[in-house]
Amino acid sequence: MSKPALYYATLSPPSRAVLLTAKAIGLDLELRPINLLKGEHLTPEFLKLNPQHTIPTLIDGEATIIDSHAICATWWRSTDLVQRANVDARLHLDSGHLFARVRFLYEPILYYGSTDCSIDKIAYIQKCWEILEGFLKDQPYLCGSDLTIADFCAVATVTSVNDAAPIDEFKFPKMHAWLKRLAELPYYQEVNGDGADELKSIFKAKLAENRGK
Ligand SMILES: N[C@@H](CCC(=O)N[C@@H](CS)C(=O)NCC(=O)O)C(=O)O
Repeated sequence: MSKPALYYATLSPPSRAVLLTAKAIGLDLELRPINLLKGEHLTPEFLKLNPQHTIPTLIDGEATIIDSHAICATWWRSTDLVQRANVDARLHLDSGHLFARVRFLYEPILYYGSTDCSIDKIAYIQKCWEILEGFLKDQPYLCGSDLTIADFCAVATVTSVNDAAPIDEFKFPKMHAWLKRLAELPYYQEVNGDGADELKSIFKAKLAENRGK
């Protein structure tokens, strides 16, 4: 049987969440890079696969799956219904709050020449740090004592923006400990750290370019 094929970019946080999950479960993927800055996600061929024109997009046999949270959940789900619901809730937190707010800051600057890196947008992202700190108050991972896909999805997003929206170490010690815990995974730097750092550098460079500096 052929390997599942993943359309992805290392710059893309949800793509990195999928790559972290695949690595954690030892799943081999055929990797098909997509350059968003060159608009490769807007070609007629890609739109046929994914009319939502987003990455990651997974092709597994006859199936096409087009959302990182959905992809991760097809590979790694708890049989405990309450635990599953908790993981789902954190995936929605990533999708609906964390990633949505990062996208609101990043996209206009990366793609449309905006210079709007306002304190409001930053503070709106940092509101999420309070939520995450709360979930980590009495447990090492977002859904308890075990690492889950919720941690992978959230960490890929958080580490993509923690330069523009810093995480105060004194206010958010649990988040810092969680980030350190994830960074200790043997595959972390290669699969998430490098891409997150690159995205943050590109964001800074684009913002300076748009501001005419
Ligand atoms: N909820 C989606 C979001 C995916 C997403 O927005 N990916 C961005 C890259 S990080 C993208 O493909 N943007 C291109 C576009 O929306 O046209 C997921 O988790 O897969």
